[in-house]
Formats: sequence, structure tokens, C-alpha cells
Amino acid sequence: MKQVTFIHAADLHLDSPMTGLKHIPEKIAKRLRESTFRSLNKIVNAAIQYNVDFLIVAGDLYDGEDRSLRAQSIFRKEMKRLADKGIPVYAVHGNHDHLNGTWVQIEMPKDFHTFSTEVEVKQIQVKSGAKVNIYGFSYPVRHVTEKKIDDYKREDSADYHIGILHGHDGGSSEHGKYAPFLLTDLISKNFDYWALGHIHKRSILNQEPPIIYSGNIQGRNRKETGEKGCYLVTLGDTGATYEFMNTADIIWDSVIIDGSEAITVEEILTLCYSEIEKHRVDGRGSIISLRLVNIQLEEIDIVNHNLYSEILDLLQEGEDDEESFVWITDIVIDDQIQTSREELRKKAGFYGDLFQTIDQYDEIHQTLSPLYEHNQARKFLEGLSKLEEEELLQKAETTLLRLLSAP
Ligand SMILES: [Mn+2]
Repeated sequence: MKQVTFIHAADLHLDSPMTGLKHIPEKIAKRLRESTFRSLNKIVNAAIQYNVDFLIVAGDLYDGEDRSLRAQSIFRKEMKRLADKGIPVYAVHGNHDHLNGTWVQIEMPKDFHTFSTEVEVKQIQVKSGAKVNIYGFSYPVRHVTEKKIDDYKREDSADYHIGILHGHDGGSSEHGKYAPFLLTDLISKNFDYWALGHIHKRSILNQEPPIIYSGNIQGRNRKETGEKGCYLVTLGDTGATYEFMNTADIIWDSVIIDGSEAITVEEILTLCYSEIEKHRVDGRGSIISLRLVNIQLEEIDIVNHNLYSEILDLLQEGEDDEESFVWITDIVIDDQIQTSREELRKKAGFYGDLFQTIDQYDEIHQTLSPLYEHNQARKFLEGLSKLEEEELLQKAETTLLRLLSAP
């Protein structure tokens, strides 16, 4: 009877710089830079459309502790749209936008509530007449090592109890800095819903009561794949219902194409194009890393004609002009040569030595130093991540094997 409806979002990371993508057309780069704002805009649209009782934001509203003025003013504009419809907002600050940063403070609409650095409870009476207690705290500094969960105490003055917690599930040392908790801690509080933030991959830790990481609202790099958004939640006499809504403006993904049926370059292209169309969604952009496996082409074609970089050029052509673009960032080839190290080892002892050298190679920095220490080049180069180093070695192996097998 007395129900309450709200949206749970977290990890907005507004104005995230979206670095790490090279050679991307300006139009798509610009769209990426705007994507966190567009996702927030859709969340606010949904809150208004469903006429929810309030919006919860479980931390990391801003990407940086300096909270750019632009991020703040766009955020305020969105919060104002909610205030105009009489929809309040309950937010905590997380490790990214902790309260020890320095920023120019701009005033938020009056129905925008943030939690202080100690766990506190705020009560709201919603349209149905239900009273809801909302509990939470904001990060005073970047790292919160205490188990803040011990400070959440249910106050029996309301019909529903909702906990907001920006923190890490489990006690692993790496994440011990982020208000660690155990699932059993949360369940024992006897709340009706836990709105979690901090982990960017959305996951439902518990069904009844729902304990949910809504994940971030927009993927920021190729590791943050798939749909991103928020949860629309209703609590009622018969329990809770919740539904995920995608609001991300750009989806990151990686796709594997099996080329074993393709004999010609034409056929490979056809496969790629049909995969691209499968990923095209109206009004949304996609950034995809393509992996081709079981390619049967003659190796000579590939080595001599720089084939895959030409294919990539073709696949990218015109995409930056599309509203619903599918941008292929790179093509990785897993051809037969690469997948059969064992076969090659049997063929000649030399291959065994080669693979061992590659596997144990630890001079990558030394090898790249003429480039990275170059007077001019170093100004423009960022260091390589571990993943990029591994990819570089993998590509080197593929190239070597191709050249060795060329007639
Ligand atoms: Mn975050």
C-alpha cells in the first residue's frame, strides 16, 4: 500500500577525461567527453518520467577532487530540473570527490541533500505517506579504512530503511582503503535496500533485501564494457522490485569474430560489417575492439599488403559522422599461426627458444627508450600500462611468426 519509488545511481564521474584512446576522431572524442553528462541527463529524464520519490547517488559524483566548475554547473542544472519537479536528491561523496579536495563551491538547489562525514540519517515522507529513513556518510578524505558499516544503526521511526554506502565488498588489502564491509554486515542491519557505490561493474550482491552496486553510469575505457546506468527501485508491502536502465551514451565492448568460414578478404569484410550493424543502437555510440580468430587467408596477403590496417580504415570510414556510430578502435588477429605454439615447437627447436625469449622478455623499457626518452617525443607520450606492454609483445610475436612463415 504505502510504497516508495526511487532511482539508485552511483559513480557518475562527471567530466572524466576519458584518456587512453589514441587516434580517435575529434567528433567521437568530443562525444566521449560529454558522455557522463548525457548519461546523467537521461537518469534525470527517467526520474521525472517515472515521477520517483527521490534520487540516490552513492558517491563519486565528480571524477576529480578538484570538481571542475563546468562539471559542477552542469550537475547543478540537472539537479535544478529535479528540484523543479519536486524530486529531492540524496547523495554521498566518495573517494574520488572526497571533501578534502579543493574546489570552487557552487550552491545546489534546496532539495539536494548530502551526507556529512559521519554516518547520519535523513528522513523523508513520500507521496504515498510512507516515511523513509536514508542513512549514509561522505568520504572526508580519499581513503576511509574504518569499517563505517558499524556506524549504521537502524532507527525505528520509519516504514522503510535505505542505506547508502560507497565502499568495497570484502576485506582484501587493496580495497581496504574504501570503507570495507562484508555482505553479512549489511544483511544484519535489517534495512530494506542498500544502494552501493564504488565498484564500477554493476552487480546484485543480494536479492532480499536488495543489496546492489548500480555500477558507473558511463564506461570510461575499454575495460568498462557493456551497458551502464541506474536502477529504478520500488519498495512496497510485498517486498522490493528493481529494474536496470541503460543510460550510457557510449558503450564499450570487445567482439570476437570467427573467420573460419571466410576464405576471401571480401568475406571477412562482410563478417565485420554485419557485426558492426548488430552493435548499432539508435542514438547511442559504440566503441569496439575487434578480434578476428581462425583466419584462413594466405599469409602472404597479410604481410605484404598491410591488410588489416586497410580493413580497419574501411570499417572506420564515415562512422565519425554517425549519431549512432560504431567505432572500431583496433583489429587484433588471432590467426592459426599464433594459436598453435605447440605445433611450431614440434616443427623446430628454434621456435621453443623464441617463445621462451618472448615470455621472459623484461627489456621492454630499455628497448623503447630511444622513443620514450627522445627530446621531442617524450613530451607527447604517456607511459605504457602493463596491458599495453603485453599487447606489444603479443603483436611482436605475431609479426615475427608471419615473417618467418612467409615464403
Ligand atoms: Mn568510482
